Amino acid sequence: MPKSLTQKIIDAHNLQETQNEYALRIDQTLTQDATGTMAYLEFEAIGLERVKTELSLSYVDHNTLQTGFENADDHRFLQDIARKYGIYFSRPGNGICHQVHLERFGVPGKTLLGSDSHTPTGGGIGMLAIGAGGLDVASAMAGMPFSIAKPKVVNIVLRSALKPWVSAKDVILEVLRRLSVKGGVGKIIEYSGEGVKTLSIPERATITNMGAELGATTSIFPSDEVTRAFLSAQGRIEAWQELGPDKGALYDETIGIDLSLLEPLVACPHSPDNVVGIAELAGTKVDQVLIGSCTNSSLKDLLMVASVLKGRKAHPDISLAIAPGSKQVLEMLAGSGALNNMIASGARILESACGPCIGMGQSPSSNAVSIRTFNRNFKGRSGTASAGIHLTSPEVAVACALTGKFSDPRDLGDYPRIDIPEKFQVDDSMILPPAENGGPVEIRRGPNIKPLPLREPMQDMIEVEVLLKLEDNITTDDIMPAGSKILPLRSNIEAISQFVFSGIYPDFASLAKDAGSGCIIARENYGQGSSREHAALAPMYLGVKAVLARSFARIHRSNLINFGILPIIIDEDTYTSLKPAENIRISNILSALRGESSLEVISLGTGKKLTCEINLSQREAVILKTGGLLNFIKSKIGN
Ligand code: MIC
Ligand code: SF4
Repeated sequence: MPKSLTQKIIDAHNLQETQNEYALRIDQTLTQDATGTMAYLEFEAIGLERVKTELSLSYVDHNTLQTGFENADDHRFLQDIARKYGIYFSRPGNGICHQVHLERFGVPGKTLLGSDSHTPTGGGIGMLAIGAGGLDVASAMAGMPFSIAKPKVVNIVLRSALKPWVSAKDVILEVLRRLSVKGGVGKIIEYSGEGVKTLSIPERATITNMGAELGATTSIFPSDEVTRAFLSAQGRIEAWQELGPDKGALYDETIGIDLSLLEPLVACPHSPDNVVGIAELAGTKVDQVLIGSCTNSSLKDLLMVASVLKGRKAHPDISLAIAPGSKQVLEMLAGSGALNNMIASGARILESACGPCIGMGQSPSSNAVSIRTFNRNFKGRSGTASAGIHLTSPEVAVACALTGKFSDPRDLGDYPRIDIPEKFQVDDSMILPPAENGGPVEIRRGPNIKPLPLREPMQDMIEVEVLLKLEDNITTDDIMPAGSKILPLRSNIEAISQFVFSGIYPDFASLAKDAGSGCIIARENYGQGSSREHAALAPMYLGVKAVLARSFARIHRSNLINFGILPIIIDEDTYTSLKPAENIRISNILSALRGESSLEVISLGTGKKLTCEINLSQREAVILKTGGLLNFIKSKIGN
């Protein structure tokens, strides 16, 4: 049977197939510092001497603000760990993990597992690149397969070519507009059609990167002549191979997009799928424009921005800041003179890192209208809860920076000519190789790096208090906020747990502590967004034992299971009947995990029996029963 590209890569890596899952061999892993410290504490706890992957990278890009000793201590810890266990270490300043990985390490046809939800950026060069929680990545580093639910493969057929000033960001915003933030759950999005060859690698990577916002397992493009030219420009031609679907490959769903019909789009507050055409906002005053993030900070994007800014000034009411995606991009901007054009325009140049995308600086003023080329605009993520964050292409962003209001970039005249050099400037001196044979390496741990809290094996019956009742699409930024105050606590679960739900319910931590044993009620797509396992680990630390929701986002659901929290599916009646502060009893858990009977859930106040389901693969059920993935891995590899 003719196969999709997705199926080909899955088949080439499939170690074990069950009715519902594939267990994939993972070739490469990546971590970033905000999820990495936990992932490596977990890897240490597994107890191996060396990673077992073909290639593992540890990037430092999130916590680079360093307002105290915590982040710098984390960086030092990560560097030591990398040296010891056979991991390459990308130093702070070298760039955002996804951008650097694409430039320097990505290989078409390989599998990549990253402890960051935007790992699918690698799909731009034909990798099967998936985001996961840190413990899943630690497990892959230990040589264990990574299991995915058998995905539905969606073929997005791109026809024709984009018109000037319309860009890859508009393609993914259009997909988000059509499918919504939960439209990709359980799916892999594969792009095909004659429009593919009109898109450069950074453009394809913008699209696969923000496929994370669909909730998709990943997104992927074929590897073709454009991929070859990109890898050759990076001095890595040997990594290239041609890859694509078989002729006549069958897909679960097919969607067509005529690129020539797209127009500049904007995702309005507070969700990436709240998409409108630029015309709807034209003229609205803007306060801040930020250009960068792993979605839109490639050399191509920033050369375009620099040529538009050349000889012009940012509007006096606008704070314009630009963060190049990598040191390579920054050096090439500097070398070509483009950086001067940015500086002269009044742009504030930020280091090559995530920065404001994760609320590390540049929080806008109260009630500000902020335009960002990023991928997430969840409420409060910018550090200013009252601000309205709008997501756009760099083309729209730079047009607005000049006029001070929402503006259609097509009014700027001819699209600038962008000359991408045939050879990129390659200098990997910020990537430190591991020590030969692992040692001797002393691991330096700062006082904020605390041991991992563990979960005891699952009990058959629990009584829990309903701590919070929430709506649809609760994000991991809602559950475990980031930003400059909280992010430095990522290596200290006790300290960070005080901030669980702090943006929407400031007393949550004390409420949970008082209850001793609690649960959370939510509607659809609970836990969308980031891969941060802290959104499961910290609630677990506070005594959360179950989440009862209509549906879950993929990565967060796995993180709950990995840390022994029951992800229970409820229907609308159960959702409606459950009230905050009510106590419920969940029983028959162990036999439900064995698939022998169903879960019994009753309200202790009313005695009412509630309709609930626990829908797990056999592997997930064993992990929950054992008290989480760490115990499970240890039992598998006998450490
Ligand atoms: C994000 O964009 O939300 C992050 C910060 O990159 C996260 C990871 C994290 O929370 O550390 C992600 O996307 O997984
Ligand atoms: Fe960093 Fe933002 Fe990309 Fe997350 S989305 S990896 S915070 S740049």
